[in-house]
Amino acid sequence: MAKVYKSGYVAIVGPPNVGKSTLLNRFLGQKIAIVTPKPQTTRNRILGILTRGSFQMLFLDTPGIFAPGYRLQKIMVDTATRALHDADLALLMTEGTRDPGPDEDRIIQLLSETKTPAVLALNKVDVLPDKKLLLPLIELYGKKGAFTDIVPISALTGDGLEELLKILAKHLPEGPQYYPEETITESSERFIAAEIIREKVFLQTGEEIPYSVAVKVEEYKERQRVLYIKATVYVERDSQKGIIIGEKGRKLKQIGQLARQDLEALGEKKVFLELWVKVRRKWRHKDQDLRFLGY
Ligand SMILES: Nc1nc2c(ncn2[C@@H]2O[C@H](COP(=O)(O)OP(=O)(O)OP(=O)(O)O)[C@@H](O)[C@H]2O)c(=O)[nH]1
Ligand SMILES: [Mg+2]
Repeated sequence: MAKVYKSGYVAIVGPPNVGKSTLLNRFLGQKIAIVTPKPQTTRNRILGILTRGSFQMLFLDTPGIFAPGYRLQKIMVDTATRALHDADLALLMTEGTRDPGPDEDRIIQLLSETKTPAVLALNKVDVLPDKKLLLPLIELYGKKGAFTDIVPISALTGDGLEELLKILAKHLPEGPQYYPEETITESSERFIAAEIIREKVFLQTGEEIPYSVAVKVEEYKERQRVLYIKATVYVERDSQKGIIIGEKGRKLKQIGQLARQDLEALGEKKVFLELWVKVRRKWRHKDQDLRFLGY
C-alpha cells in the first residue's frame, strides 16, 4: 500500500534567544533567518519549506514569546501567538541547559488554549557537560502534560535533529505538497537583504542600539548581474545615528561590508550596497511607523 503524503504548518515557538532561527536554517540547509547572540532578533514570521519524499513541512519561525513592554514587542509576541494558532503542529523550543521560567509557563498556557499537538525540543545540549543533567528537566516538563514528545537537540551541531524531524513528521496531518520542491521560503529578496543588514547592526552595536534599529530597503535593482541595493537604517535618536555611523563613518562602513559579503554569497553576484542612517523618533512605539517599517 502506498504511504500517505503529509504536509502542514509547524510553528517554531519559544522564548527569545533559544535557537529557533538556527534550527530553521539548519533544517533547510540554507540561511533564510538571521541569527545573533542577542534576544529578540527575529521580529517577523518567516516561512521555511522543507520537502522530503513523504512530507512537506511548512515551518514558521517566529519572534520569541515573553512579557512585552513597548508596541513593537507586543506586535512580535502577537505574531508568534498567531502563528501558533495557525499551525497544525507546535514545536516549542527552549534551552535544555536551565529550568523553565515564566516565558515557558506563558507559552505552555498558550498551548493549552489551542488543540494543536505540541512537541518540545530542549536545545543547546552541546553545552551540557553531561546528558544525564537532562533527565530531571525532561521529567519536569513531562509532568506539565502539554507535550506529545520531548526531544533533546543541538541546532548548532545537528545532534538529535533527524530524530526530531521523524517525530514532527509522525504528527503531521495528511496533505498535499503545497509548494514546488525547490521553493524554500516566501520571503522576498528585499526582506532578506534588510534582515541581513539588521543582523550586522545587531552584531556590531551594543546596549539598546539594536532594539532601536529597523532597516528598510529603498531600491533593489539588478543590472548585468550586478545587484544595486540602497537601504536606510532607522534609529530613534540623533545620538544613535552618531554611534551607527561611527568615527569617520567607520562603523557604518563595517556594517555595510559585512552585509555585502553575505548578500554576494547569497545571490552569487556582485553587490553594490549603499546605506543611509535616518532618525525616526520613537518608531518602536508608533503604529504608523511600525507599519511603514514592515511590522
Ligand atoms: N551552544 C549552542 N548555541 C546555540 C544553539 N542553537 C542556537 N544557538 C545560539 O543561540 C543564539 C540565539 O540563536 P537564534 O537562532 O537567533 O535564537 P532565536 O530563538 O531565533 O532568537 P530570537 O529570534 O531572538 O527569538 C545564537 O548565538 C546561536 O548561535 C545550540 O544548539 N547550541
Ligand atoms: Mg530568531
